[in-house]
Amino acid sequence: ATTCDVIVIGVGGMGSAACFELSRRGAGVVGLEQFPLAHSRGSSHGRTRIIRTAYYEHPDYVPLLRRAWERWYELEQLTGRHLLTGCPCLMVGPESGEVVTGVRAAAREHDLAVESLTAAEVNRRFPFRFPDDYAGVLEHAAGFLAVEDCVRAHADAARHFGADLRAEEAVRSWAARGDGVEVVTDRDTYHAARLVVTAGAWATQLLADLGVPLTVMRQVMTWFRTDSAAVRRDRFPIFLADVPGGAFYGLPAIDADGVKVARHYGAPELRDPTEMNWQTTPADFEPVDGFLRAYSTLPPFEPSRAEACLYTLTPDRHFVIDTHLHYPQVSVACGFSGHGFKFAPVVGEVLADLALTGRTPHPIGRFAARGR
Ligand code: PYC
Repeated sequence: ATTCDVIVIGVGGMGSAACFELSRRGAGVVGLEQFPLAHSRGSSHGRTRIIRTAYYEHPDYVPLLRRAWERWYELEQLTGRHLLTGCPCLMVGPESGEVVTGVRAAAREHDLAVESLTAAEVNRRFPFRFPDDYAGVLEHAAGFLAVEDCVRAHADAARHFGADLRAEEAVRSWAARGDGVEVVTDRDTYHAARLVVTAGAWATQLLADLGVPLTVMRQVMTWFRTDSAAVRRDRFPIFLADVPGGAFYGLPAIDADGVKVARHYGAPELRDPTEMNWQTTPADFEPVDGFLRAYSTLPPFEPSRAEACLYTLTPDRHFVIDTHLHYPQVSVACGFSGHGFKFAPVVGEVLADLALTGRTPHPIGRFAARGR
């Protein structure tokens, strides 16, 4: 058996950040990951993730986002890697729809700089053709994260501070033992004073008594290639579009595969990740192809790449970050509902606070497991 201060189950986006933050504070950490580090069988792969601040999902996210920006830049400095690239984010949809009203509410409440555009202005500045009754809100201080490099950076930084990260070691079970925990994997048994569960979609299996029902959604990230310079990042924004066929998001071309565009939600909900089909087929390009044909003015483009990814959903699409309902020595972060990655460093901080002190100064009331 192995003994340490804190065990972290799941060393993906959130778990790698938690391992870093805990080990930096001097805790003896074992991080357990069933796949290789920075793998593509979860929710933290596909080259890029959006980071923005005027958060249509709820203004309560904004203080955490401000902290996350700081911590991403600090991680760049610490590791000497370029992780975050600035790029404006265009949020567009019906004037009274969830996205446009939500961005405006967050910007108003937190005094964030956003530029309001009519549909005609959006369509003049960017290669789109949104209807006249749509509105755009452009946040210039947005960007995208190099998602796999971010996981590697947090993992390397954690190891630098002494964390023992064990990849390709699957957790079979965990249990509270007195005021500590025991974790059994396919290789060893571990004992620790504290447990952090950042298992992504596997929270559906590892956190049966979470208090919030979780489901899983298969989402396919697709890339489309065109010869046009209109998709380069000096011309093309990150976008989030609220259209009748669902929400779609995209990022400019940063390599030969072209623009990345995907649907946000809109697929069937699955019980757990064992129901996931990781293969992609030509049919996976269809929703995005339809969106681009309806709403973009891009010159001829062709599908170039597709990669499946998991969302872990809560009913209200807000995160769960809390101590376990029954075991205060266990902290959990899950249900990131397809919009969590950008928060990873601040989630790592919160989890380290909860594990080491039982409380956090960060405003996480909205993410409580209790009362949901
Ligand atoms: O977190 O910004 C985000 C996002 C948009 C679409 C999917 N995730």
